[in-house]
Amino acid sequence: MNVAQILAQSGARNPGKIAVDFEGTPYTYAQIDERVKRCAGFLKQIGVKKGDRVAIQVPKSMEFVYVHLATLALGAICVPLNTGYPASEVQYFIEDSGSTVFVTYSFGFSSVKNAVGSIKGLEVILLDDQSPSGHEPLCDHLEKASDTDLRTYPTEPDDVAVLFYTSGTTGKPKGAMITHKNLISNTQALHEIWHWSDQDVLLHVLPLFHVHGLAVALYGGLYAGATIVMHERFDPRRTWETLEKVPCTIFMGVPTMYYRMMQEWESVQPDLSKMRVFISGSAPLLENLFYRFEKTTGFRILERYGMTEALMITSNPYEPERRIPRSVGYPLPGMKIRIVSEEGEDVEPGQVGEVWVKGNNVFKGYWNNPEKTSETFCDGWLKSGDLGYQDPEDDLRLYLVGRAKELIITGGYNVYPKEVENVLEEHESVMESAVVGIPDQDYGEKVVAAVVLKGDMKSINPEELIKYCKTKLASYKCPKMIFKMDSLPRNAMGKVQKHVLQKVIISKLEGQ
Ligand code: MLC
Repeated sequence: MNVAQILAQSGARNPGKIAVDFEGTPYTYAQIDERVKRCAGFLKQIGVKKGDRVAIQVPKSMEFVYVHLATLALGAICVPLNTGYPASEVQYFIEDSGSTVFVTYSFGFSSVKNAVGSIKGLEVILLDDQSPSGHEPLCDHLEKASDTDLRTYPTEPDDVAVLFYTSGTTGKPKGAMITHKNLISNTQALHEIWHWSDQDVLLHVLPLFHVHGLAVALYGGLYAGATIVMHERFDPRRTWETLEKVPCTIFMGVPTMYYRMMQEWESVQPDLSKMRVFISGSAPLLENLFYRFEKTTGFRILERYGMTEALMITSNPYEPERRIPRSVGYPLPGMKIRIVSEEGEDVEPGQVGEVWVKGNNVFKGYWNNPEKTSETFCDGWLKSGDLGYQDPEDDLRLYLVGRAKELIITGGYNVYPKEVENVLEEHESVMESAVVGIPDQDYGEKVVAAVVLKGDMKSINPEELIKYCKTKLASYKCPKMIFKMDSLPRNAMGKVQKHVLQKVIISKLEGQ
């Protein structure tokens, strides 16, 4: 069982069909297969074997797709990295995963070279230039024919296919081990419930280095034998224009994208008569956005619920009249949920508790981190950290109402405050800090921080601190605003009261 093999088999049903149109250049299923094959040959030649980790940090491109699928086809493990990660984060991901190959591009490599150049045993491969150890640019290799197909797909269902790094509750990000079985069952379940077919045309505007853009959107389209129109970056106006012009049948986005698309609707007013479904996930879709979108476009957005550690968990039904705002629907085929009290007991239907998840899509644990893995599971159930309830009047339909863990979701990216606080507190002028999320129309929530500065360092301004954070963290994790305070609000036990801090910051902003 190997997900790359299953996707290759789907593509082989109609090899001459356009699988991906990347920024106006079409690639058939056969052309993609050919390049994945060559890429696998190259990786094998440089010594990649089953179980090895191959990190990849390249802009959204066809090369990302080839390297990703080729890595999996050899039974190796892909470690996709956000192109926004600064050098220190990239170094951590490569070292923590024990990657032996790092595929990148010359511009990106120039800024991480010092940090990763000294990692022992790491082979750097550049897409567009000769590698430090003298290999030809990978792009050149992909264009040349090779006689033999070295893809052997030597994997078992529970073998790890991808390590997705997720922000950590206690600081450092952790590598979530996603298996071939997880990816295959997730793809097949979504294929069934969202009525994918080879007649579909997906507009793909998401990043490829996360579950949403990779395992939901890309895999969904390739498995269905559909055509995927790929944009390198999301642009709301262009999205509307493309949906009409191509025309497309299916679109997936995070709520920030739908919000920005609404801002551009008036100027385009596209004909959406070929569209079948708009799907949203990775962050809560606000009720007013759901209704505004419906009123404007006539479509009820289909909201689904997932997380990196469990891929997709629930989805609203495909039938538009059964799509309801605020609800994330019902468990997918192969998935089960429970709603559990703080004491670990099932609550009555209708009562709020933590959502626990079990099933084929649930990950294998955190890479090299048995402690965190065992904290995350209880009797085989994954503790999601999300709070919700099931409606007893509607077949136990799931509603999410909040989070048990401190987590900020900004524009579909997860940020744990601790990771940002650790970075702030490493700064010489900061005595202590607290990071919270505050509501934001565009991002849903945005990251803000309060800092107490050391007595002799009070002159540092917030902009300098934000700039400093950007040297240590991807910019989506960095506070958009930093407030200097004399002290942080604490309870009698000395614990920072984040909800009080949130209120203080919101009222400061309202007063501005
Ligand atoms: C970018 N920035 C963000 C941000 N995205 N800041 C906070 N939150 C975000 N989500 C930063 C940029 O780096 C930049 O910083 C500044 O904010 C302005 O950027 P922008 O022009 O607004 O960003 P843009 O490039 O347009 O990106 C917005 C976006 C993007 C919504 C298109 O964030 C995005 O693609 N989000 C999708 C994330 C996703 O795929 N999540 C899935 C996770 S999987 P500066 O400093 O350079 O100015 C998962 C499981 C599941 O959660 O269920 O799906």
